Amino acid sequence: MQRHLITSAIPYVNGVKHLGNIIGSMLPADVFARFCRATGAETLYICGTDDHGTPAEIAAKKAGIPPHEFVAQWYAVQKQIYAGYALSFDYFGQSSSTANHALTQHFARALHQAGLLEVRTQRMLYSAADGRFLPDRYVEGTCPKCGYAKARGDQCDGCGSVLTPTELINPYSSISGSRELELRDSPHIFFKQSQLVPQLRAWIDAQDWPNLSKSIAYKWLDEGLEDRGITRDIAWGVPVPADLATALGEPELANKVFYVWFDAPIGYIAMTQQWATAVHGEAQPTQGLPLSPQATRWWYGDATSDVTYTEFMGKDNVYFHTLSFPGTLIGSTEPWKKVDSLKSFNWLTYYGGKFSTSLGVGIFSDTALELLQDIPNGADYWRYYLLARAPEADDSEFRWADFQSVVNKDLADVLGNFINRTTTLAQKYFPGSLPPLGELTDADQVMIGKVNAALAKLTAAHQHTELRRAVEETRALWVLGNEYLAQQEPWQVIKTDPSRAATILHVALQLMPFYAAVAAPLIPLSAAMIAQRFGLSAKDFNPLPWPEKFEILTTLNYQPPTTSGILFPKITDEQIADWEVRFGNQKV
Ligand code: B3M
Ligand code: ZN
Repeated sequence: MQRHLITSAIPYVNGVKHLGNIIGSMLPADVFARFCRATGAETLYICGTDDHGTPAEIAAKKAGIPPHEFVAQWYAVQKQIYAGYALSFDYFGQSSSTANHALTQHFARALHQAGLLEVRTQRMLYSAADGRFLPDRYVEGTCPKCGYAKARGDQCDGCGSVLTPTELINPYSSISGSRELELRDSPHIFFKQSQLVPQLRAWIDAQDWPNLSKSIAYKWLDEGLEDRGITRDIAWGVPVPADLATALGEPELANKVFYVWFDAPIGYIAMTQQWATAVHGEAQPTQGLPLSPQATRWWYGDATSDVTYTEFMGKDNVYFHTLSFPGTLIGSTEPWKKVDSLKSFNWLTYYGGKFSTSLGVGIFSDTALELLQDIPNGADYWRYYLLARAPEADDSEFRWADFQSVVNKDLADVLGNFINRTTTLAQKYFPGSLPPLGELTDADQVMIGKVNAALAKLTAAHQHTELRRAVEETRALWVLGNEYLAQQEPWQVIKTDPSRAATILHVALQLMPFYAAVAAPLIPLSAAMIAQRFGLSAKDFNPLPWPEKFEILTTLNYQPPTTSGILFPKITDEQIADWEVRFGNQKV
């Protein structure tokens, strides 16, 4: 039995994420984690916040609080939102943890020992008024490419170009506004990843990743992998340890921190260490390898031979996960677990335009939940819709009318209708008992055969982390139940052949917990509600084992259904009209 290690790209800590972030990594990872657990595989799903970098430092300064306080606040906010989406992290950690400080410094030392670090002097903008260097967004000015006047040192919001601070025309400090900037030399640590190209290529050649991920990786390799500066002149981050600064012959480096993209992926390992500490009570060792036994089991050495590691992320993160992070792991010369399967996503757009946190375009993850907060399984509406529109092969568009249509048709009219109809008929004709099972007819067997064919396809879709296909096959299973009822017409048969009607309803009732089990990775809240109708407890259900096949059982461990009631209240036209006004219904 394989063990499954699963990570999703860790969201930047500052601010609330929009729906594109949810479908672009965390939600698909959650579906896969839930599927793996249901198959009985030992599974560890790790995520957390990406706490470092200039955006967090600047935002903290604006809020007038120290970065660690700022980060703690937003960590709590994000964690609660993700719980609202029923994301089943085994641990949701922080890249600014002490565990990550120790691991990031460990990797830097290991890369130095392997001869892969080098000090290079960079010409950087320095502000005398601020008494500091101005990296990334600490400087603003006119974009050299499009002339936009408020371009940032790392990127232009006018044309989307990636920039370096020294390219800006008429630069000024974003802290003080001072234009008295000069160029000064600043020593930085470079990771000579260009030396790892042969090893990285050989490793990537051997990987069986989906196309999007692999083609992005090759593109970078083919264009020539450049060495990367892995330090920054800011205060918030993992400090360069003094011993390493000395070993590199540049004690001044000890005043700098590692670049956020150096420590963030190492954060996956560190968050696993946080998990080992929180769940297993293991302290992180302070001597030798900074990894306790439970974390080692997932990440280091021979003990990981039965681990399959799957990563989920947006396509803009693929470079870091196929080259730069594996470069760190390979370059350390230590036996770290590397990714086996890498699932990446295109963009979810808002009516064809960009969801934008800074411009307030689109819908944010917290607001989306609030809109449906009166529906107990409202989060499933979002999960199901986003998964149905997962930007796998291409970008895909969010539209309110589409959201309404998918939810009302698939959840309410297909699954909800089957559940309500079956329950209502069973209660009406056979109150308080399960309708007794008689002999199965050919028609029953045909339906069961179709269900099993669809189940096999669904299982394969989950195994290959194909979200849209998983949604389609799950829906196909629900459709078979409705077709069965429509063809068998138990409400007619009851008049002439009550025992056959009982069999039909019994078979239909057995489909319900089966549907709950197969739908649970996608819509866990609704699946639990279905299971509860049969007296199954949350414990039986968490997780309900993934069915190998659907067969009619003669002894059942569940009760006659006791409640009906609407499982999926529909989204009304009034609601949609209201939301279109509130959030917009066109490309911005
Ligand atoms: N925080 C970027 C993002 O949220 C970055 C991912 C880090 S994964 C190690 O898209
Ligand atoms: Zn520009």
